[in-house]
Amino acid sequence: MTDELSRNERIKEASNYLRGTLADGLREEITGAIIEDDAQLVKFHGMYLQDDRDLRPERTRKKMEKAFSFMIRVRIPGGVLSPRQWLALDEVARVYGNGTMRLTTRQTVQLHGVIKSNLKATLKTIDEVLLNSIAACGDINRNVMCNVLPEQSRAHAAAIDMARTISDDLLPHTPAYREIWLDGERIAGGEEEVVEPIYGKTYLPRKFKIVVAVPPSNDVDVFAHDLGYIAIVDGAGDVVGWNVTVGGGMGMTHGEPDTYPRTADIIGFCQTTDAVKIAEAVVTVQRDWGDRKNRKHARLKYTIEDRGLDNFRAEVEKRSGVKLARAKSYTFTSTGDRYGWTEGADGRGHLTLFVQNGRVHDVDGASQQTALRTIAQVHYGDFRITPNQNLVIANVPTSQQAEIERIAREAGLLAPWSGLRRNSMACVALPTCGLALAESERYLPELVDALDQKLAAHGLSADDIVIRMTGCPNGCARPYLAEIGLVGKGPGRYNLYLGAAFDGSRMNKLYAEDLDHAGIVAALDPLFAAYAKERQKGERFGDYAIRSGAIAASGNGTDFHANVRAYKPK
Ligand code: SRM
Ligand code: SF4
Repeated sequence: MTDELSRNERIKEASNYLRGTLADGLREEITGAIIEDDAQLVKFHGMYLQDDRDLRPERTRKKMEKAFSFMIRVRIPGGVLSPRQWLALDEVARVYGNGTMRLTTRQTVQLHGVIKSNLKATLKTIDEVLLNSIAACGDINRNVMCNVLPEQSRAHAAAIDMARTISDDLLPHTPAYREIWLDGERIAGGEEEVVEPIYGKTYLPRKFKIVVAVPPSNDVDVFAHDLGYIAIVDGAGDVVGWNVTVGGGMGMTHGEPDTYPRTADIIGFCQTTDAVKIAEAVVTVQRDWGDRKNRKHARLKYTIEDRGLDNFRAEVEKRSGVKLARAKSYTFTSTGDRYGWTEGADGRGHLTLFVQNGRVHDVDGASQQTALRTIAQVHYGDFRITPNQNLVIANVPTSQQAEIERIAREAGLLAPWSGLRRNSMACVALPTCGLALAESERYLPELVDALDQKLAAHGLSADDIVIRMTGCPNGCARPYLAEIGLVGKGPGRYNLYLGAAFDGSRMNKLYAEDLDHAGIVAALDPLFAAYAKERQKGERFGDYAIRSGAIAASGNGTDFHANVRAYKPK
């Protein structure tokens, strides 16, 4: 343990409110990269410096610089886009990016492969349709997620309203983004003129994530985030207030038991009019109490464990001036999406499409990107990115439903997927993610093929079972909340986690370590067989894994690494 502030704290402090030397670095033509300090700062502007890891060996051999490019993450509160905005993102992906769009687990769109000289043009184009990437990454509040349930329209309206209000309230005030990317005028006087009332000069100790859920759907995985609001809905379908959750997070590091994923605690109930005050108080307590020395211990979940939940709640109440009431009852039933058509209260239809791992592209036999572009050209409603990397074509009038369904069906966006595949999610991982230890997005579909064969043999093809994979333990696809969680350990090797609840309320636990493809299939097949034979009526796979004794149940995460029984592959 060191007494020194982490390097990132010094970078933020010296950055003059997130400017650093980014403007100069962009003009530097000798390299496709930017200097390391600026690479940390550019995250606050919604961008990551990456390189194509597939090309590393060849470029090293040829003594060339890495194939640098940037990933841009767009800020889209609640995941709602107009057709015009969709078309603009589709266009910049093809003109400036690697040609694909990536729907993320937090309802945004990522563009990969944008080279340095194209960054400004990309951001200017999306600015024209009122989109930006401010604070989509970095030590700050990020995209606020919101339940995608258009058919329950009054509750959904309240939820999206909350998500947008909180998102706007917690935006950074620095004009650095406008100055650097949109050629906005530099404010005379610089630093002194900029006021960040919530964040101050050094922003937050670490990333911060907020979600809004509307039961019975827990599609946002409310317990995985720093701060959450669960809508309490009355019999007439109106929101009467919100249960407040704090201290969720997924990231951990292999072999470091001091790091662990944690499910959030519910600290009470608040009225809609108090929700922003609560958000500001939670954020500022974390700003002041969070660990700025050790970034692996800097998320709110550790602040709460260190300071105690009651102490934390009391400080939030003091700063907000809001006394939280006792939490109200609610029921979640699932974390997944409902595919196909649902009808809204006003008779308009909402079509949920399955986009495998969120990757929107045209590949042999399925021109999904072209199909979605065609839909955007004729559609007057909106597009909603789900927290499960899928897409809803929302608010479609009856007259257009057949045409839109036909386009989606022909592109394979409505195929009759198995219960496992429609509940599958993989993080990006290779080749763009610098932290990946193993494949994820490029491998999970193949693994699901193999597991589907086994499930079919046991008569389980139609059963909903949640499977999520990540290429490293950071948890970007929330694998610790999946009934089957697979987390990359090294090339082609994964740790297998079992026993999470289908509704997202309980995490899984380590079942087997360091498995290859054959090992994963061999470990799961006997469990599928036993589940098919022994399950009780309505019993979910994750619950069965615990009842059958295959795995112990996890608590909130402080026990995540405890009671692990080592399964040994035969
Ligand atoms: Fe994530 C870092 C991708 C959701 C926990 N995440 C990364 C980076 C930026 C790698 C990096 O730092 O260099 C990945 C970029 C890969 C690429 O090439 O695109 C990355 N994270 C993603 C996305 C795109 C996964 C996806 O396949 O959809 C998701 C983008 C969300 C968005 O639109 O804002 C994404 N990341 C998440 C989630 C899920 C969530 O929030 O619901 C988590 C777990 C929840 C949490 O935060 O605890 C998550 N990402 C992390 C972490 C671990 C944080 C921690 O507390 O330890 C890192 C690494 C870090 O921060 O040091 C990380
Ligand atoms: Fe990269 Fe790891 Fe996140 Fe996957 S989980 S995108 S490998 S940081």
